[in-house]
Amino acid sequence: MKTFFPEVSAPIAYEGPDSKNPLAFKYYDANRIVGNKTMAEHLRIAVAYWHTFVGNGGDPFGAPAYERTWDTGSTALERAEHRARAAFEFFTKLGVNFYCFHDRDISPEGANASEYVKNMEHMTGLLKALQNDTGVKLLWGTSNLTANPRYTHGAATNPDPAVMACAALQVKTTMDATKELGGVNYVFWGGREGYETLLNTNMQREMEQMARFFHMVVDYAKTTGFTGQLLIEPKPKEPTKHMYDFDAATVLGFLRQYDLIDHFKLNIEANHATLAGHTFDHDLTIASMNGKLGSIDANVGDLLLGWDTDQYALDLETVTKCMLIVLKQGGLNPGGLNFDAKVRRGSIDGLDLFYGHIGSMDAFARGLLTAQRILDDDLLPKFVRDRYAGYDDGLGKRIMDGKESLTSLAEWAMNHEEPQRRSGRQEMLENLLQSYF
Ligand code: XUL
Ligand code: CO
Repeated sequence: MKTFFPEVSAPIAYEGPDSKNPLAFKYYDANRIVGNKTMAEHLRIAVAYWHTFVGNGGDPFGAPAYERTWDTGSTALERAEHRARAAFEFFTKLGVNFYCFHDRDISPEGANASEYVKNMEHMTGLLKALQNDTGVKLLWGTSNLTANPRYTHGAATNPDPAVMACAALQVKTTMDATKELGGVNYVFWGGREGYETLLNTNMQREMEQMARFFHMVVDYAKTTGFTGQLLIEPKPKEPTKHMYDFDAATVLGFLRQYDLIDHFKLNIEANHATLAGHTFDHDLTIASMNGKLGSIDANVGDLLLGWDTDQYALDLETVTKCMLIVLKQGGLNPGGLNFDAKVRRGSIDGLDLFYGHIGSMDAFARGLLTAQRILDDDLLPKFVRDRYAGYDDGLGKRIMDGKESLTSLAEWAMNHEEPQRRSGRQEMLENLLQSYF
């Protein structure tokens, strides 16, 4: 049988931190127990089909830059089949258990709606066979509601209901495929759900349309027995100037306003959080403290570039802070870490796809180990607990139990000295965090 990655002859092995073998894991050791589960169970790493097998290195200034061994075949469907076989060879050689896709990544759009559905059914059959052969599972599916020009002014938020109908066809078809493949989540990223100018936009109508669409999705999932977790992925800009799913807090407000909060969780992407002017751990925390951190798109942006560069996350501090939040909430399952990341335009070889994933899998493995040590030591968490201890009993507890009023508190202040000021100890805590790396 044809191999698409002949440079990698055996599955990537764990060789430990001293290894200099670029095709080995230094920290990611799938079966190593950390706390109460294996590393693989904690991290639930998924490969993103779009960046890894569809991405061609093209950018706004230049033509496609990669020549992929799987990009062969006389029809679009044949090319999609080769791509699928290459994908499963990659998953197996890399040793990951999950993958994620958009409908358009796995299957050609076709000349019309019925061709689209037929192609999707055909490719779902092939993916199912490949999953059965390899044991690799689907973390989530999603529909690409951005690429086709019909979505220029939105999918569900489009002023034309006929466009919403096309989006419904895609979501229904992709959700059917996700269910058939045993996918455990389904993601919505509203890439075109936003606007450029209020001169032509009724924002209220568009948000109401989006909410109605999501209610139809919830109803459909119920009737067809799709039990996967529904997820919304916030992003503040690019492609649209004003996006309705700006950040975690905005999406939570939307879900509450439109009575959708019980049906959705969030898929938080690092680079989207930073584009919103937040840190990754800020948006993760907003989601997690609301019981809504469902899954993560693991990547990172470039501090010097103001767009969504989707790079492999390597920075130890960032990934450790991420894994602290994940551990504290008891894991991500059924979500996981989808590596929504791509190699740079200049990294033209299939081998570069391995290096990208290996490096970031190692980083998250280190982040996991470091986060576990931080929790075991309990120095950082204890500092924060102690900082709020005033609310655990006495005056603070009475306030939170609703036993004090503005009047009674004012009286308390009249009868007591000025509160003692306390240092936030930021530098000491930053040093303590560094000591774990
Ligand atoms: C876009 C992005 C998407 C979603 C899935 O920035 O992150 O790839 O993850 O549609
Ligand atoms: Co993403």
